[in-house]
Amino acid sequence: MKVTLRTDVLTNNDKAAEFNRDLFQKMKVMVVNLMSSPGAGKTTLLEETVRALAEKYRIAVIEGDLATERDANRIRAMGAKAVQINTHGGCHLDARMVAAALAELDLEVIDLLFIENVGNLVCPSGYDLGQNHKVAVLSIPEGNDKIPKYPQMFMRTELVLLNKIDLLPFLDFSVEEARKDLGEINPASSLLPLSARTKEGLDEWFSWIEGAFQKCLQL
Ligand SMILES: Nc1nc2c(ncn2[C@@H]2O[C@H](COP(=O)(O)OP(=O)(O)OP(=O)(O)O)[C@@H](O)[C@H]2O)c(=O)[nH]1
Ligand SMILES: [Mg+2]
Repeated sequence: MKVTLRTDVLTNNDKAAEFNRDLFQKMKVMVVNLMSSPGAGKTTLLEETVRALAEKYRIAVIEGDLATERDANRIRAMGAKAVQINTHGGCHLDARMVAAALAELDLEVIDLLFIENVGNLVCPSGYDLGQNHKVAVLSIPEGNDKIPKYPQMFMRTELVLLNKIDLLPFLDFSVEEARKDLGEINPASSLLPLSARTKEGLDEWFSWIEGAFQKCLQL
């Protein structure tokens, strides 16, 4: 299906987000906007997600970075379709960029679309991309203070993937403290500790995806 963009979609983020959301719903594509600091492990998690789920779901990824095609190439190397957006200095993706990238994807043959936002704990949280779900990744080396210090990100996400738990023996991060801080800022959100490196906890992430996909089919 060819995506044609109207003028208002190109000039207004909320209009563009609405356009994307309608399209995703019509095409029964479940879309996750994945956000985190640089290096928290978004692409590694997506590589492992493609590795584990590619036989069950048709997966595509939109990658957002200031520069390079590196993350899209990592996803392509796993066998999934990936479109790279370069923001050339911009600190977040917006719905217009996503709408333009959709022209390179055939949504008719996609079940799950992951949008890896630009690595940044501030700007990405303020922009609706038309996604079904906003998910944050926080990693153990970033420290316990990130949830209270960057509340907007964690207020607006429904799931926090706490990545790199394989490093817990070497760093003074408290999972319980993170859970308590998240509960205070956003009681509706869940914290899921995992490691994209050792694969511990990944099955729970995959179950969450399965549930979200089933919910999306019922919309
Ligand atoms: N120890 C450990 N390292 C990890 C884990 N997940 C990712 N890494 C490493 O963390 C580094 C950054 O991972 P990426 O997946 O590139 O992080 P990202 O969030 O996509 O980074 P940007 O796209 O730059 O924002 C890489 O060296 C990964 O190998 C993990 O669970 N444990
Ligand atoms: Mg990345």
